[in-house]
Amino acid sequence: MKIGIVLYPTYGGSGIVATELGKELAKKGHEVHFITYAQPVRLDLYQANIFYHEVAIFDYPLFDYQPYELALTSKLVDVTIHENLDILHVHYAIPHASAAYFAQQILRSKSIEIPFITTLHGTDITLVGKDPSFEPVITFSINNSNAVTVVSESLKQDTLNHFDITNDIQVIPNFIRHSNYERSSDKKCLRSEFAPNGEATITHISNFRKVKRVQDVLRIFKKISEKIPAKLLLVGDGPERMYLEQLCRELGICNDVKMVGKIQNVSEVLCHTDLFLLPSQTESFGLSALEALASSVPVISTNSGGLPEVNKDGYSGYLSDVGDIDDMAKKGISILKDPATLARFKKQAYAHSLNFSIEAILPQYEALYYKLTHAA
Ligand code: GMT
Repeated sequence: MKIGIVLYPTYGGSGIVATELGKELAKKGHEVHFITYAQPVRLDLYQANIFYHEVAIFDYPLFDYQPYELALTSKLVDVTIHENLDILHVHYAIPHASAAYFAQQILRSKSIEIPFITTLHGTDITLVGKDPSFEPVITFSINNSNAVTVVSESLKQDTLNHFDITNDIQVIPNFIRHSNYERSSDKKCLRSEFAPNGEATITHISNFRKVKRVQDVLRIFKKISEKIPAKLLLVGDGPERMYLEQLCRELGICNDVKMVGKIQNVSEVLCHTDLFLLPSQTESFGLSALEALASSVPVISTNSGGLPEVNKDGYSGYLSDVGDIDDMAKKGISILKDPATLARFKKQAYAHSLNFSIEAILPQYEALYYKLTHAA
């Protein structure tokens, strides 16, 4: 099939899922066309059946705000016609779903029919979508998508609670290709450089937005490191970084905290991580937690949103209430306190991640593509 994938190309879960999905579809022989405004961060596969179409923005002084949605719509029309696409799959509702709907209408006026799938990822519903300035467009484009998928049961419930939905919503969880996270001698794994004296290594990965509660990560780490020698690696970057640097100084832990920036291949960090912290206010899924589990790293997370679907309490790690720093630190210490417990949790973390293997999830997307393209 010829599949157009619309996504945010930046360092964020929805773009990563969309890119990895496209790469996997291409490996299976589909022709995949990524359509967005910049090269997606994880689009590192050089293959004949992968294409990238950049949405160029026309910079005209009259526009205080560039009309990206219109440029995207025109690009979708253009690519669909000239590449003869069978289906469009848009990730993140705003503005991708409404652009796809508009493109579909334009194409229909030219007697070209193309179905589109909208995959909701979380913040498009729980944070941004609920805003009254977007709500009518979101509701309309969800209800007028040819299919709607969400990445967790929790996000399905949130979508039904926040919007007046008349369309079916199918849950297709996020996925992982395990071989990308397996340790091997040819992969870089710099444990001794980050923890030269055998300290436990603790990692957090995110876009450092408020919703991630990265300040909690520092506070949990301080409590853990008072009992167990440890190092903290913060991967990513974002608006909270300045406050984190300040808090790190206030807590007196900067010597043990390293901010490593936006690393593209997170498996290089996860390969030597002992514990992963994700104390988010909410997460529709928590892809970074799944990346940790697939790297045999137990996870301490909050119990909000879709996190309990990804992290199994007492097995792949532990769940705590949002903001309960003491509880998260206590549970972290209980995992790290002796090598046997840590080894057991590492094994269980990996075992649990197998529920989200690419082999189990990809056929669900393919089945949906076939259903829509073969519908009368
Ligand atoms: O977490 C973010 O701020 C990024 C956001 C995105 O849209 O890229 O992530 C959302 O989608 C991911 C992929 O499906 C999920 O794993 C994240 O849990 C979700 N983020 C939130 O719900 C806060």
